[in-house]
Amino acid sequence: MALLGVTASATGATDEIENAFRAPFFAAQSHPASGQLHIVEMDAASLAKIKRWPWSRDHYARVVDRLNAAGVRSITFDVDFSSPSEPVADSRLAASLAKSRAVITLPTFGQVAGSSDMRTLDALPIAVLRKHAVIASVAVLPDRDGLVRRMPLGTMTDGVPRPSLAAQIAGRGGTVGHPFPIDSAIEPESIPRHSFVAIENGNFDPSRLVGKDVLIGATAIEMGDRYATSRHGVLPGVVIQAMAAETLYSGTPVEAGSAFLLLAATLLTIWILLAASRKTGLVRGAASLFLLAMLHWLGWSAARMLFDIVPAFAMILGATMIMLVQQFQADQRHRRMHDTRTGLPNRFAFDSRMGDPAIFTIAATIGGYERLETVLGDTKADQLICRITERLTMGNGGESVFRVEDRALAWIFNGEQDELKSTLSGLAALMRSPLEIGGRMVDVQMGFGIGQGRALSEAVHAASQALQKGEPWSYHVAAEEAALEREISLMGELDAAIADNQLEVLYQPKLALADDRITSVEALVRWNHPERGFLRPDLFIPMAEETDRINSLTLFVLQRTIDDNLSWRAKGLQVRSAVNISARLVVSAAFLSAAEAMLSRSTIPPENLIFEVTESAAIADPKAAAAALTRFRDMGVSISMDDYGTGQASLTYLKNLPLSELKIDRSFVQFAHRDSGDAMLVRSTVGLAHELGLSVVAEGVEDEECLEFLRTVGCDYAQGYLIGKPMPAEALFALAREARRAAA
Ligand code: G
Ligand code: G
Ligand code: MN
Repeated sequence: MALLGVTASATGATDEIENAFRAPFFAAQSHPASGQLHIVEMDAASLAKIKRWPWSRDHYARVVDRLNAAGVRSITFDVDFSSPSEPVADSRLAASLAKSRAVITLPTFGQVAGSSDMRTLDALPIAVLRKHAVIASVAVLPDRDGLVRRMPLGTMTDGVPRPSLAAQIAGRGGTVGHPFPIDSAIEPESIPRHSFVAIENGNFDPSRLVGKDVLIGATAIEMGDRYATSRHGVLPGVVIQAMAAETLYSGTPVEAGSAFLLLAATLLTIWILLAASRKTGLVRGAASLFLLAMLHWLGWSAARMLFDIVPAFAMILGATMIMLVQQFQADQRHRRMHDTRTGLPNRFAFDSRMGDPAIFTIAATIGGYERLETVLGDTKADQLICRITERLTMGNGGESVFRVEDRALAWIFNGEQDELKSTLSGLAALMRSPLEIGGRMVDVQMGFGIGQGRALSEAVHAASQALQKGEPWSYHVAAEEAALEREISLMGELDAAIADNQLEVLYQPKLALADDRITSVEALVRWNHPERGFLRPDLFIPMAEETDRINSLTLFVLQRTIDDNLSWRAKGLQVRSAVNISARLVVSAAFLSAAEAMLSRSTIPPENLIFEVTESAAIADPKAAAAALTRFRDMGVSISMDDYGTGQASLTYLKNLPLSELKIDRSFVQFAHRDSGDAMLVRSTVGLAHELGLSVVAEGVEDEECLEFLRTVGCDYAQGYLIGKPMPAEALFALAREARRAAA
């Protein structure tokens, strides 16, 4: 940001703002001139008296004589003497200059040589005059906006370096091309002035001029030579020269740029950004602006250094803004991380400490909290939570306690198992004595639960269980171990279940919409567990996949499907049967050869079989999936893409797979007759699938309206509870025969 400030001020982008700031800065320090410099003005009165213009140089000669007689220190002309006049008058003036004791300075005007020649010419005073005088330049440098704010210390005219009039009067040497700012705090009207004619005629008090510097120039409006200034409006050129000289009496001011104040601002920025609160930050921001203004003022008044303050100000304002945003974000964060009612850190705060070491999480649940809340009222219930938290903190060695639910508090415990027990029994004892809330003794029932590591929900659950069982605390680990145990034993049982015929295959009909017949079915497995009852596939299929039992399970389902299909055929029912093939089985060589063997052993025409493969299987390893599906296809089995729409497969991608059927996932079908987005998806999928030569099955059809919708979009098959739930083979046979009769 500092860099930005420097570049901005260097390129002049902030000039205008800087100038706008300087006007009141100078106004605030307004002061009269020193009195060392007097102006002898060629004013309206003088013009009226000496009628012929240009004036005869006799007049100037007389004024020089008068001023010398009064004992002035120097006489400087802001009058053009670059062309000769009457020789007598010129030599009279030359004689006066020659005998002058006061230093005489005559002006040179830098002039551009011509419209095509940009060199400056030195418009020097004529030779007779300049012999007795010092030459100084009267160039005035208005800014781009036309206002005069600076004056050069010296200028280069026609290759010769010259001091400026002001530098010459004040006796300051100057580097060519180094403008200095004019101190516009000086009140121009306080510079003593004398009318030219008054001096010429001796109508003045000579004692006032002893040792003074005198500047002679035109102030009459008729003479032109006027410039606009930022603070004092339009001033005659001679007055501006006088103010520049006055400025130099008290040292040579320099434009010191922005770097110094920016450096200060950088330090202040850090100070502001480190503020702990919004209020402190704002106070620091304001103090910083004040401090910078003081530095700016001090630089000028003590060292005559005029800094650019705008970049530094901008930096402080920027820093203050950033501080406000930061504070706002910190507030937001605090609000999100804390319970609004008690100010205790909440569940988000607990979660945000994920990286902290945690051996156990302990949760404390308050028994009958809703009742307590009703009896005590909200405010006192909040007080109660705070008092309990204080007690828990006392007994847990100072660990911070989080309010993770209305009724549950939790904290991290990093200690050994036996230490944990003593802490818990200590806490339980501590909680047995009643708490005083608003002059009333409240008994609190509290259960503690322990979770491994950061298992917060488990700890809370265990705490509720402890309350339920009337135990002071309970562990979650035990429950977890038990669940794990059950799962392992279940898998052990699966092998036996296949052998024992505990697995059953149900069939769900697919209705062909063209003729309202049931022409195919989907085989869906069920586990009829002796103790646990009917288990749905989502409970054991994923486990079977993980423990490598999916191959034998699927082969079992396939064999049963083939058998049932053959027995339906024997009874005169021609349907195609679909079997679900898990993603990981699709690419299994063992499954492929086993399935091949099974098919060749059977008399079922392979066209009667469909393998349903989920969309994600094809995505995981497209090449291997395509190769495997081609092998199935070669066996004569049709391939159906299941759960279409839930993965990311596009239809063009599916074009490369040997598919013959697409099953639109039930999440899109179920409300397609009501939801226009779903409807569009179903309609466009049907269209595209048909273009690719695939037939379309809509899954999950539950209402009549949905079925009607599917007919209108030209869907080929409908499957769902409306047509029939998954059912045993005999039930399916009966249903299909009925449908056939109805359609016929
Ligand atoms: O029947 P349904 O209710 O609950 O089936 C749930 C899930 O189990 C469905 O995604 C279905 O594809 C799957 N599923 C059902 N039977 C089998 C099967 O024999 N093998 C495989 N791999 N998945 C099946
Ligand atoms: O993924 P797959 O298509 O194999 O899954 C079929 C699953 O869809 C089975 O769980 C089956 O019970 C379920 N199912 C079939 N028809 C309907 C239906 O109309 N509504 C709902 N909610 N589920 C259905
Ligand atoms: Mn399926």
